[in-house]
Amino acid sequence: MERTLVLLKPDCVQRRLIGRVLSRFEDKGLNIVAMKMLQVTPALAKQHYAEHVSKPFYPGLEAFITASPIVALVVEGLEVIRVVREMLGATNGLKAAPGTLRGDFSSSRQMNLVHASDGPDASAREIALYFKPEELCGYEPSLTPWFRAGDE
Ligand code: FUP
Repeated sequence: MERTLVLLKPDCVQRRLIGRVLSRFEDKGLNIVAMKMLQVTPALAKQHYAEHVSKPFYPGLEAFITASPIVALVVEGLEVIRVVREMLGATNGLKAAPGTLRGDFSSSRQMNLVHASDGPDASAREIALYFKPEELCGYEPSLTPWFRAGDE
């Protein structure tokens, strides 16, 4: 079982898409084990996007991600890091395949609605940036036997 950090970015919140995006994860059978709304500060943005801070597009990215509240969540499931990245689609909404979240809802490289960790190291680092250990609420959903076979 894996966990991944998902952020519903300011464009997702402002466009009233929180519910529809959360439904995609719930419909897939993934488990939301933590969730909160928060305002990203410039300091948090620099930590989150540490690998991009020196890039030319970073000032615009920081202005965007700090412009309005976001919703942060931790999603749990089998192979969830890869599964959620594939549900998001390519970074640029203009290139993301139809059927993916960005393919269906975004026409932008910057305003691409949702962030998700891109690997196990990023996932551990990013979950710790947004959540204290006691804020993670692991539980066994009673519907699990109707989402996958016992040996999967
Ligand atoms: P992703 O892993 O899909 O979130 O994408 P990246 O780590 O490559 O980029 C992080 C964020 O920077 C993306 F959400 C989009 C944004 N970005 C820009 O705004 N301009 C660029 O030229 C490249 C990325």
